[in-house]
Amino acid sequence: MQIAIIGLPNSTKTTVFNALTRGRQETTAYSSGKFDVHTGTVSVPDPRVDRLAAMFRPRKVTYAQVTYADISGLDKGVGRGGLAGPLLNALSESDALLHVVRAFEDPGVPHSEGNVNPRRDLEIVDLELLLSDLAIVERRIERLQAELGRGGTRQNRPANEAELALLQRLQAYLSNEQPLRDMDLTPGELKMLRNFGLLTLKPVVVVLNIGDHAPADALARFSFYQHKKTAILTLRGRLEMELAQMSPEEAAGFLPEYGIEEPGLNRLIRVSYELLGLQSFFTVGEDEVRAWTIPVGATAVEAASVIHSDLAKGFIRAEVVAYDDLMAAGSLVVASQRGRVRLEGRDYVVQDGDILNIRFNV
Ligand SMILES: Nc1nc2c(ncn2[C@@H]2O[C@H](COP(=O)(O)OP(=O)(O)OP(=O)(O)O)[C@@H](O)[C@H]2O)c(=O)[nH]1
Ligand SMILES: [Mg+2]
Repeated sequence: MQIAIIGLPNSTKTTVFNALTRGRQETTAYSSGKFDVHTGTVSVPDPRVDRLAAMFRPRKVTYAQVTYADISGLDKGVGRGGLAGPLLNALSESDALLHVVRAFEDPGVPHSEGNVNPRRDLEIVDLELLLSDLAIVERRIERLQAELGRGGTRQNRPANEAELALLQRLQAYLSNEQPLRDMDLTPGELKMLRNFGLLTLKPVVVVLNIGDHAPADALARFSFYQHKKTAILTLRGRLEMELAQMSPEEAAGFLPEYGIEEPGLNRLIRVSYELLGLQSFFTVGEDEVRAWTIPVGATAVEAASVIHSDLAKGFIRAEVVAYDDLMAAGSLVVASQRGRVRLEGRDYVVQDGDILNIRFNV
């Protein structure tokens, strides 16, 4: 899973990136405004993995992974003819957007728009994304219309007409300044749009960096921002970055002092997971205890294919035990004696926290 960190120049993207990845990329008071990408991969903190590791004492423990890409170069005006090149590629490859908005005053940190106004900034970047999508949709509409006008091959005609009708719906939506993630689209329509890399279709987490002196009403002032597949949260950016750069023991000592219940990283990852409709299942053994990421609703054979395509091809059955049942039993043997280890077929819908053992032949 890859999440793109976006925002205006100097909106504190790199600060948030460092907080999330324990990174040490340079943060500066003056933005160059140029396109640049840093990526960092982090383990998804999950206490269930820790408890499974304590039970199985494996040689290796592997958490689920998320990659963050800190992307600079998005600014007012860049979306007009459509975003292009590496900037657009970096954005469209991501599964979700993490939109950083500066919501703190600090005379030492200049603002690209002259003053601090989080609502305006959020809307500036949203508009760029929207215009970029509109350019993509309109280019495709023109091409389809040209092809249909020429008559096309008879075979393609119905598919082209269906696509054109869908794109015209999108165009109307975007022209009305509404992001595509608000539309009701069927799985079939989403599939048709998959290769367009449309940015406003992606789930969004808005992070308001409220700085060191948290204004209590920061979130309340964003109640106007009502969209589907969208979450908003606040973060004390610089503080979280400094905490992330400490050892976990050191940081644990600081959290209560700053009135922070848990590191922003954990909160953000949880929100992103929910937003993307993702969940985890686990594999256990003395070699490795490991968390895997699957969409909510995935079946046993789909889960098997995430581990290895051979497991899906040769799938026979899945041995399944729920996390809570395993913890209550204390061991796999006891869980099995209690009849808690079930045998499930390929269409079993995997539940969050299931421990799976795939039986297969090659
Ligand atoms: N006062 C205060 N300053 C902060 C906070 N978070 C970040 N800053 C400062 O804001 C400035 C910009 O931060 P960056 O993270 O470099 O911003 P950016 O969005 O990555 O900037 P570009 O990549 O250059 O567009 C730096 O001087 C940071 O130290 C905060 O919570 N409080
Ligand atoms: Mg930066």
